Amino acid sequence: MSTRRNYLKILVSGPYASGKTTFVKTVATSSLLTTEVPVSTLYESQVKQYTTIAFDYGKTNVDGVDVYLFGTPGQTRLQFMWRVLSAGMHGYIFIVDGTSMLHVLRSRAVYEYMKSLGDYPHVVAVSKQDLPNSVKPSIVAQLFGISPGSVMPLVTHDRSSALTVLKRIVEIVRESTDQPFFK
Ligand SMILES: Nc1nc2c(ncn2[C@@H]2O[C@H](COP(=O)(O)OP(=O)(O)O)[C@@H](O)[C@H]2O)c(=O)[nH]1
Ligand SMILES: [Mg+2]
Repeated sequence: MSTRRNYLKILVSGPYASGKTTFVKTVATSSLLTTEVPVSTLYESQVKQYTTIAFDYGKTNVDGVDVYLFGTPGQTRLQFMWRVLSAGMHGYIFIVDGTSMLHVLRSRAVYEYMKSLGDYPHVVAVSKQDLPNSVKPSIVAQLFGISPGSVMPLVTHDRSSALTVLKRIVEIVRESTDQPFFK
């Protein structure tokens, strides 16, 4: 059986309204499928109008490698989908909502849940860096107890910012295996 891989499956996860759908939309170049419906609760409707119910899907290419992106649904009641979507993934991007310290602190339990799915290569991206008083990546690294090198800033709708994060996870996955999945 060949161990060669010429594609990567990357999960885009994180808490509600952190920017997962926006990330997939920003970097995907084709085959974008966004499964969004109006939100179901009052709390959620105060944050945004539409939410992901199954997953977001997008395809792009990074340095000659096809990358399939799967964005998880953010609502807690749909978290069982994360395990389903994580099957066969090579790594993941965990998006932390950098709006405020409260948002970051809420993300921590979600990050712990994500890590409980397995020890996969990943990068943490702190979104909403364009907002005044957003929480900086170094603070998130401290609060999460992880190395500052694995936490990156993100302005999700900025293509160059989002691509920098995507390229980094591809690099990390590449470093984590000696399998020659790049042709
Ligand atoms: N200003 C700003 N808004 C963002 C950023 N990332 C996401 N948003 C907004 O945050 C809201 C939630 O984003 P969405 O992608 O739906 O989050 P999801 O629940 O994680 O899929 C939307 O209104 C986005 O436009 C960012 O980096 N900066
Ligand atoms: Mg979404």
